[in-house]
Amino acid sequence: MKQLMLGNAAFARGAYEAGVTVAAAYPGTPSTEITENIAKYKEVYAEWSPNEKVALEVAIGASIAGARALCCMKHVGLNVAADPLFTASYTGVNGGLVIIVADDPGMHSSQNEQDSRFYARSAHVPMLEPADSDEAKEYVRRAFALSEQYDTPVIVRSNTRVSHSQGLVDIKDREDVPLKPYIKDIGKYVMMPGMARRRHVIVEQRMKDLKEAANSMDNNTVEYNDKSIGIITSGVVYNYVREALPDASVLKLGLIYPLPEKLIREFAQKVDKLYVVEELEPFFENLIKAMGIPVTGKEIFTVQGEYSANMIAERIGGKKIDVKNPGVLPQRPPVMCPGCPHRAVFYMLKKLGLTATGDIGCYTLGALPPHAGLDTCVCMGASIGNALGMEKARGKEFTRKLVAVIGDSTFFHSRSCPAPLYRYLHAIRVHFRASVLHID
Ligand SMILES: Cc1ncc(C[n+]2csc(CCOP(=O)(O)OP(=O)(O)O)c2C)c(N)n1
Ligand code: SF4
Repeated sequence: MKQLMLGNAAFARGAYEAGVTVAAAYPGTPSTEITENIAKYKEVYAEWSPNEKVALEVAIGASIAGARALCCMKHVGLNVAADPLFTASYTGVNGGLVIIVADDPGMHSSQNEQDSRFYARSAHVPMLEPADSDEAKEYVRRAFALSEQYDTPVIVRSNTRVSHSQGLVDIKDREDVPLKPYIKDIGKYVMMPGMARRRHVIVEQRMKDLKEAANSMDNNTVEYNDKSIGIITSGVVYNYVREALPDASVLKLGLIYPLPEKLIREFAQKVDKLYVVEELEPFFENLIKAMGIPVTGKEIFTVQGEYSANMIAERIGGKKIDVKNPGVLPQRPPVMCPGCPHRAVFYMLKKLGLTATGDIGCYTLGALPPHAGLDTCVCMGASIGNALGMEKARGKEFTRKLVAVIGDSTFFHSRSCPAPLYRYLHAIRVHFRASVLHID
């Protein structure tokens, strides 16, 4: 049966069909709806954890205990979850463990434009990237199979367009995946130096095996057409490439780490001019150049923002799509809702002439006119540390006019307490709503 689905609903469906029973996440656009959707399946325990690190730890625990487990976050969340990720790569899994991470090229709702593919490379774990809703569902299913086959966490990378576009999805039944037996195994799950050294050898062999297998995985597909131009691409950008250059030959990578070196060499030999078209960093490009294969990429493409079919047609020379120019629309930056309690706080901060270190949430808008009552915003939980640093740099006198502003979710995000404690603390959360913490 086919169903029209948001990419994020399709990711959730993929996990459901793969027999997942535990899902943990911390929200963040564009990943949030994955967990909202998986929570609707009664067979799955789903929780918002206080932060991404705890979410991944919960998923790792579930996996070690024998369940298939899912963990979701936005790209910056993977920075927070990096600590457990790098060691989970060594422990491997029992039940399959899949992490979905959603990048945000163009920063529609993020504080930076980081490229999460580098995490797959440095943590030595495989990464898949779907191009649409149907693949979103299917790749999550495959990711669970890969995870158990190669004894590794698997990352599935999304981005704003894949997560927030709708497409037809081929719905299947839920697999019956029995809970695996839990076997105590300190050599595998207690990562102290003696054990970790042995596990590292296994990790390296696993990545070699995956690299070899990548050459024949059907996630990596070659479409030979006119061989004067060959494009290597992945994810949503594949759709733009097909639209701009319908006659070009294309190697579409579905497993985006490790790369299928033999397949890439074969493709490169068969085309006259090879391009890599990838949003954000020259990740494929550098790995392919390191194979000694000449390729054109970021000489003609930017590392900033989102691509489009027309941009690709302009740079490589393809079919431009006639887009009706909507004219110049007035800029409408986001503003706090009318009557938002934050408004009064920032009104006073400005009126009192205070320096206010800020954090991430609706209240970050307090930096903009007319309030203009916020001085910094770095990452979730940074305001308190920033204020302390300012005090240490400038002394007590400066601190008399210094405040740190933080929201409740952001406050707890930095505290790393497990979900049950977080729920227990719910009673006092209300006091942090629109709260201002005076550091003095
Ligand atoms: C590491 C990380 N995870 C998630 C996000 C996405 N995010 C930004 S602010 C926020 C919630 C903020 O809630 P709160 O602090 O309560 O402030 P409010 O917006 O409610 O005022 C989330 C989930 C992020 N920017 N960084
Ligand atoms: S906290 Fe955010 S959502 Fe709530 S009223 Fe203020 S601006 Fe609106």
